Amino acid sequence: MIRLLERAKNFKQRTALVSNGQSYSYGQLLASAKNVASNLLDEKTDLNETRITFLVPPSFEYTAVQWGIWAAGGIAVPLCVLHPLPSIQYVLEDTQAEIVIAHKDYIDFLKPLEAIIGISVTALESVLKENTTSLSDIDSGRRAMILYTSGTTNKPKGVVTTHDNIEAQITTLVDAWEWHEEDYILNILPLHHVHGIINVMCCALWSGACCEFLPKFDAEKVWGIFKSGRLTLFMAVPTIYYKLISHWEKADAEEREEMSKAASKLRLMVSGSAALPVPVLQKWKEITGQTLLERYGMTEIGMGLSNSYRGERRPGHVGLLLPGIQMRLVDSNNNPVEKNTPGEFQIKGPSVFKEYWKKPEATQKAFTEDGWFITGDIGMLNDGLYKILGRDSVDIIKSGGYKISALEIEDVLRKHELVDDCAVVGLPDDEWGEVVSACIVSKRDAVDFKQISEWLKTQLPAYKIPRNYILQQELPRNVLGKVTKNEVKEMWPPASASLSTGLTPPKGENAR
Ligand code: MLC
Ligand code: AMP
Repeated sequence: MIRLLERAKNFKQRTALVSNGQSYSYGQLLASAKNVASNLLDEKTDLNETRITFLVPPSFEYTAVQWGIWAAGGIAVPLCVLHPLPSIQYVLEDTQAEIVIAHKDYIDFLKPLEAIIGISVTALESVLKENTTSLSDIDSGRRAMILYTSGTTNKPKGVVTTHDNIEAQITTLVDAWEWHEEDYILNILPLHHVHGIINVMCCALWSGACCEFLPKFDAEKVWGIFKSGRLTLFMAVPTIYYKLISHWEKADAEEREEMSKAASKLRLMVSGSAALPVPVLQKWKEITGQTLLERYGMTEIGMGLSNSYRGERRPGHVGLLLPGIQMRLVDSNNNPVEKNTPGEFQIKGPSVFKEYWKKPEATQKAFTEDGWFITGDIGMLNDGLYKILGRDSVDIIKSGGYKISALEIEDVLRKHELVDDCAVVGLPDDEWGEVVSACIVSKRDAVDFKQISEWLKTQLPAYKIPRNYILQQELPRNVLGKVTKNEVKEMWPPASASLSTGLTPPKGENAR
């Protein structure tokens, strides 16, 4: 039984979602989800884990589609509204999706795929139209969702979670952060990743609370919504807090006071998906009085660690284990490390994903023989609270909270006629955490990086496009011939940004 949907019956009259300026009750959400399920089933009794992909911006309709797929026994695969066609095609092919549901704004965009991979595009309106079939009971151990995440392989992998996994991911946060039905949260995050889907939207709906969608982040609009006084909670990636601070800094004294006062009223503000720089935490506290609660998570595990809701929130730390999570720290030989020494985080618990979709080898490699999930994150217990120290791979970049594989970008770059070889790295950046940067090797004396970037935009989403380029005759390599990425990183001068001076200046001579 899908308890998230079952629970919604208790809140039928309450407002579940605010979308495009309209409020929708839990009763309306359940009715729309039932229509979607009935239309998808079309005489069948169970979708039996058919992959249903959908390209719908954050909205009431997005949630109705997600719940409809679940109620009909399908696997929900949300697509990213920022992705160019090749990235979407990859997900459709990798999941062997039978259906792609599209919001009207994306129908023409997706149409070419009908000829390329023979999938027909289903209009969102057609799955929302009224229709009632009696629905079967869906076992909670079944697969529910596939989210794509980048890793140390060149192509993103589909992370499969069951209804039980999702429920565990939700309930641990509902308990730890004391969600209740009077809560009201704003979602400004994309809905193809756990942060927006689970931590914001699903936690609100589990609790009988209200989730308002702002489909595209806009600092001015977010401050405006803070000022309305309707929010009790806010959750975002560090880049968003940085951008909100920059906006506050540009306002005049009177406006600043109003903004600060409004933000101070929320009961909780959370940061995650990337390391929260201590200066951002401090500045946010200075301007709003709020101590951001930093937590640590991952698509494969949901949330694992969190600073305390009622107790200590220590800058630069990610707190302690959330209820239901088990963690051990190991050395490079997989042996548990001594207390208070650095090690790799390995996680067990009911929120941990089932498998990478159709990748048994990758799934096997992701777990130890005794079932611990290998996160690749290095950290330590420091004076009673966990601290993240880094990752075991230089090929994983976190930019704006998005996880990006350097290898994926290199693979695409090498297809460009001007590129003979390349190395992609993440350079530290106050605003973005890291910025994607590419060292290009080319036989030519000069290379038009703008041309490369424009072409890359047809292949990859904007957040994966390098912001800095540098041209070299060859890549630095070690004695084994492996590119030494730390040397590549040193090819650019260090960044010199600070919050009080606003946004980060471009780096290196070849910055765009
Ligand atoms: C965009 N831009 C970037 C960039 N992304 N520049 C450098 N690095 C990046 N990563 C540029 C654009 O090209 C554009 O430039 C300008 O910034 C504005 O672009 P935008 O798309 O309008 O940006 P914006 O909407 O402001 O996006 C910023 C953001 C977004 C922070 C809202 O990155 C975002 O939604 N991040 C959240 C990702 C997320 O949900 N991660 C969770 C993963 S789950 P120009 O020159 O064209 O103006 C996970 C587990 C866990 O991690 O623990 O939660
Ligand atoms: P994703 O695969 O997009 O879910 O990203 C998960 C990764 O984000 C983790 O493996 C961490 O490397 C990183 N991450 C999440 N939260 C934090 C945090 N609070 N501090 C540092 N890194 C974080």
